[in-house]
Amino acid sequence: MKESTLRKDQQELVGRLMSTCGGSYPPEIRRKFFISGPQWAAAYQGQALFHAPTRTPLQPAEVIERLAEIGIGWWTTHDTDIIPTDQLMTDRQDQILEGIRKALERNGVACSMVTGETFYHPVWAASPAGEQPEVRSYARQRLENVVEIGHRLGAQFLVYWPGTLGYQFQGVVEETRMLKRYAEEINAACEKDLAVARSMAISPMRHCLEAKPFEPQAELILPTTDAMLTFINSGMLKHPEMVGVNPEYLHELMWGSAPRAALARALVAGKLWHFDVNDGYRLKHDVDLAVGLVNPLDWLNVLILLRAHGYNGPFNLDYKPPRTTSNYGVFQVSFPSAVDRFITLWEIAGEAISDPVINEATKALEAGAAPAESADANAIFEANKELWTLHELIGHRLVQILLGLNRGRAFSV
Ligand code: GCO
Ligand code: MN
Ligand code: MN
Repeated sequence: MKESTLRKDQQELVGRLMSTCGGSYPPEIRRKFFISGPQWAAAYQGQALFHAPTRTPLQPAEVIERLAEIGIGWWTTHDTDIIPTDQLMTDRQDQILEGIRKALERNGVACSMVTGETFYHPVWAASPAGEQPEVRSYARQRLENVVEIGHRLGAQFLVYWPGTLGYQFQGVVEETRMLKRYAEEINAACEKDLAVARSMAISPMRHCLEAKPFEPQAELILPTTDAMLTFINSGMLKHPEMVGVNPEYLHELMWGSAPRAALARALVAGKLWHFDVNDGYRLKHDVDLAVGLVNPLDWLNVLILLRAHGYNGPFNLDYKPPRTTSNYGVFQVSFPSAVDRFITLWEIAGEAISDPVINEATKALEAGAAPAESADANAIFEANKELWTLHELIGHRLVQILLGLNRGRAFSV
């Protein structure tokens, strides 16, 4: 069979099986959610240290068009996903941005977030906050330029994953100095934002820090969202009120944390502004799988927490379509299934929040069974012993809801 016929047959097979999978939503429904599609996720070619690319490159205008067709209403990008490093901060940058602005407008897609690449180019080999003043000055210019790009494209959020902020060899870098230098760079971005916002008579953006625990340095200075929160409150930032966090689900899972607890700590600090949604495995590398493909029950609980707290920031689909998915599959299978999985889990979370069984059990647990001021440990235990069985019952009920068993789904055996 000719290669092109074979490919067409295979695409038809994928399309037919995908529509048989069920659980998909029309683009109008998908657009109701603040879900953003990253340029770098769509254009990821499947390459890494140990493997070659499996997909051909994609241009931003095409990604924007495909996301619009699917019903993903927001788009996010790194500076270098759209502008080659040597064309940043030149007239060519302006032309490229103008083209992108038009593509966004044409497709009814908005840019919600721009992020700076401080990990890939060789200039960041010794970190963006190393000893050389020229590296730091260049890093500052890059972050200030990200602010410009953000305003130009109408973004409300900026994200900084510090990338190589860390070291390979102990004792070479003095950690407090590196932190201070990094703070100066974030300060420069905030000041730039305030100046641009003032001159355009618009609001400044929200600057969100993202942590990743194990790469791309052997040791990182800010490896977790908690570290980022401490950094924001360290006294080194001039505008801590402008800086929040962008936790990534998998990055918290990777170091062994409970992502839901990490999110809760950011929520109570009033700093949960942006959220990278994906999935993967505990204590492993950054596989960036699509949301809900590995840990749907944990994801359900994450969304119950966020819904209960009225989180209204973006859900950024920061995952990598796997190497085994083709260019065709990225937009036929990968993105639609990621969006739809998210929406389904979001809706199930709503169901769990209003579930009468969980609500009655929670109320009973909160009422307690012993006199409020009792000083008798044994009596308190005896009074609550039967009540505490409800913990397991709630856990069981959540799984029932996730699997649809509460709605009568059953198997005959
Ligand atoms: C990762 C990182 C990145 C960042 C992005 C934004 O998983 O490798 O999360 O995808 O989110 O670089 O700055
Ligand atoms: Mn991320
Ligand atoms: Mn990741």
